[in-house]
Amino acid sequence: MNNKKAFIFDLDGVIVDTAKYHFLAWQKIAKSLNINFTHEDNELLKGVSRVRSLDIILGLGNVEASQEDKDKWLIQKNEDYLSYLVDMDESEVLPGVLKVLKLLKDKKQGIALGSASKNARPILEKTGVLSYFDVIVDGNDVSNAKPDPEVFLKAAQLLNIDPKNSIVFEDSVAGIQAANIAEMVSVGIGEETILHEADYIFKDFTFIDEDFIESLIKK
Ligand code: B16
Ligand code: MG
Repeated sequence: MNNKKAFIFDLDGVIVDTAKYHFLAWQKIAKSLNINFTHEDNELLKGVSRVRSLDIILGLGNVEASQEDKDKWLIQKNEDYLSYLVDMDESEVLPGVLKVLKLLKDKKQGIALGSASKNARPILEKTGVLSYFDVIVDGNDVSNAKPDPEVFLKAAQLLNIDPKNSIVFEDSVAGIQAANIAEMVSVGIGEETILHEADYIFKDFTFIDEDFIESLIKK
């Protein structure tokens, strides 16, 4: 029995709720292009890369654009998004996350980040959780977006742990699919109706207790 597992965390929607900041920044771009972009539309962008997110928004408004314009909007969006992150601190870590990170550290488990975001490091740093992570794999390190399992496979590989001994915490459907394709244990954080493909689903980390973590380690 192998008692060291890889616990891989998604970032946005799992450790912090940055979806609200992504929304504000994308909404500015959408407004400037006369595209109606709602909170519901924002759900489509969860776990999706920045480049793909812009394409989805342009698609909502049937807007075709040159690569030059797209590049300009991508830069504008990120600059605006970063301006919301300036004031981020420990208080933005989602409920229950710290307790689980501490438990995993105490139990000497492998802890990794597996995120599509290219802004992952500064976010982990500002929210005070960077030191919990043995390995960070983010949007700067992978060429294939979720549901491709690349980001999670890379994280497990860097931890030197078999994918079958890895557990993924994810809030997006594409992320759950990626974990399942990698043959990892998938734990959905959010709504059961949306994340039904996950092996386990919890509304948030406050519902994850030590017994559950123990059962994953012993699996
Ligand atoms: P950035 P995750 C994803 O992070 C977000 O869910 C998604 O909405 C965002 O577009 C993507 O990161 C890229 O983020 O613009 O910061 O590179 O959920 O995979 O942690
Ligand atoms: Mg996410």
